[in-house]
Amino acid sequence: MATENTPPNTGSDEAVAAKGMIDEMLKAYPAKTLRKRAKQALVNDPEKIPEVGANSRTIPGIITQRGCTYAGCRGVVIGPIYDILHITHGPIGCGFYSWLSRRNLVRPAEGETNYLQYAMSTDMMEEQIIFGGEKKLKAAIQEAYDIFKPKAISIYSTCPVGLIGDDVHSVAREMKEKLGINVFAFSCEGYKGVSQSAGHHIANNGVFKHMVGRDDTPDDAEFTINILGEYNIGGDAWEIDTLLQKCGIKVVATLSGDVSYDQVCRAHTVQLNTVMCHRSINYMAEMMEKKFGIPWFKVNFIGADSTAKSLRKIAKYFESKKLTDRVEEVIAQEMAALRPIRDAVTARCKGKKVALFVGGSRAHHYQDLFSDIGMETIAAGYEFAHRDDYEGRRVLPTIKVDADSRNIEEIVVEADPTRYQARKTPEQIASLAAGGFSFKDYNGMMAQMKKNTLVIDDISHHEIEKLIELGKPDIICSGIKDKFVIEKMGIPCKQLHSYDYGGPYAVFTGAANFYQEIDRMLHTKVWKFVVPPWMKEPQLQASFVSNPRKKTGDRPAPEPLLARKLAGKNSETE
Ligand code: CFM
Repeated sequence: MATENTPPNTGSDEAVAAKGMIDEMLKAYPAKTLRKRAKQALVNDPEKIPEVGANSRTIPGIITQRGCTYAGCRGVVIGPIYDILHITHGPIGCGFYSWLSRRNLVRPAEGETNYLQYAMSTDMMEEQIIFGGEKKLKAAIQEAYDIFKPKAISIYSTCPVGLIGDDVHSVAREMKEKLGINVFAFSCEGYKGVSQSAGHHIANNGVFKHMVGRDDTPDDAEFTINILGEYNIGGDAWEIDTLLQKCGIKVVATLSGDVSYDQVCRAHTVQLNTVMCHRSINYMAEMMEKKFGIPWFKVNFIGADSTAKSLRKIAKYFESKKLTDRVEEVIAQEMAALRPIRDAVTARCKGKKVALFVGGSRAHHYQDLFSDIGMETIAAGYEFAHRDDYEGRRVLPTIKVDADSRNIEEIVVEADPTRYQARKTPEQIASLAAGGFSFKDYNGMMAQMKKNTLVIDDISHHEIEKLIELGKPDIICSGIKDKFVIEKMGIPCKQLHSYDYGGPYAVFTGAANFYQEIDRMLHTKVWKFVVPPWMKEPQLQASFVSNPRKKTGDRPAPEPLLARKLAGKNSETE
């Protein structure tokens, strides 16, 4: 079956095989679904990168790994700030499921407060859905304030709030005045975008408007930076911080891993913004540059080689011999310590195949860790990233803004009349550029992936099963929603969102953890003993009926299910 966006079957054997795999993966779909999925499942060509149908709506009925807009705002970007009171305005489930499940760890200093162990919610009930929830929200803010006396309170709207029209922003303004602390709200209703990505953008806007720039106290360290888009999952930010400290670089704020309200308020005082997760925070980097004159570039501290590259780029930016020498010294030390582990693991893992389907940045970043140990990425995709994360930022001007994206506010930012201060002169920028240095950069995932590897956006369960069958990866990196489906098929699955119980995996120290863990996962004998249920029992068969009302006579008879019931089979075997 032919699909639209992939190159024709005229290339090498490899190209034909890759295209065949995609066709096989998609052929079970009805025609309309197939057309849409064909734009999201492609054969890669780093020289001639095809366009990916990313950031589009998931087809109803397809089992996606995506989350909601509320999750992206409250859970991902702003939720990790530990001394803000985060109040979810909505039914209790939304608050409960965004409560510490992401493993964004914090270690507040002596005397600092940490509210992250609490799940605060207005616990919206039928009464509020019918008569409005603003009164209950006000009471919740007052109650939370009376008990905790926090510096700031942040309110998050869930789906019903948008549907009934509670004005969370005017409640926030009123309570801000009344309590004399910073209170702000987010219209991050779950349905607002096609995925959690919309929530990132909404959160960036709010953090920028209500927090960044509130405290101008400068940091007197010689080299100051922020790390944007690093959330300290499993302790990654701590490893990055320790390494940078060793080099003599001070991290003023990490947005938003193990970070306090005050640190975010001072984040605009740094000399440089580095961006780890481009997807979740590129908006912030852009806005801070426009308002305060802070340049930014992309870094990656996942993988030993990429960590070394990122450190060297930061050193180059500061144009200091002392810093460059120190960075080289640290890289040499860390690489030497890592080498025996890396070599031993490489000897066992070289040539093994991995597929990664994670979020909006890790499916790319973690390819570097695997290539450190000689493993090959055969397929990768994001859940909710945009075309620029796949194809590189150069496609930004060509991205069509659809109705779903138009839903999200684009804030107009101008240079601050008193506080804008370009960190580099135009001459300095020009001389850096002449040496091949790039700012505001991200080449995306596909430029780095090999030709004829598969790129699959918002992959479905069905497609993952087909990929396992046809591509035979040795390990898959994915999330909790499909981890156990994959493992039941006898393939180890490394959960790359919360890391299960593992991590940190960032920088050289984290890389050692990761290599060893992957080695153990690949070489444990346990996978051989996994016999999936469908190998023992025949599966229930079903087929699509294009228009069942008209063609009742053609509809597949429901006997198999009935027959199974009568035979006393339980649902576990299905
Ligand atoms: Fe950025 Fe993230 Fe990710 Fe992300 Fe996420 Fe996450 Fe992720 Mo889960 S901010 S895009 S919305 S790196 S929670 S820390 S692991 S999907 S790849």
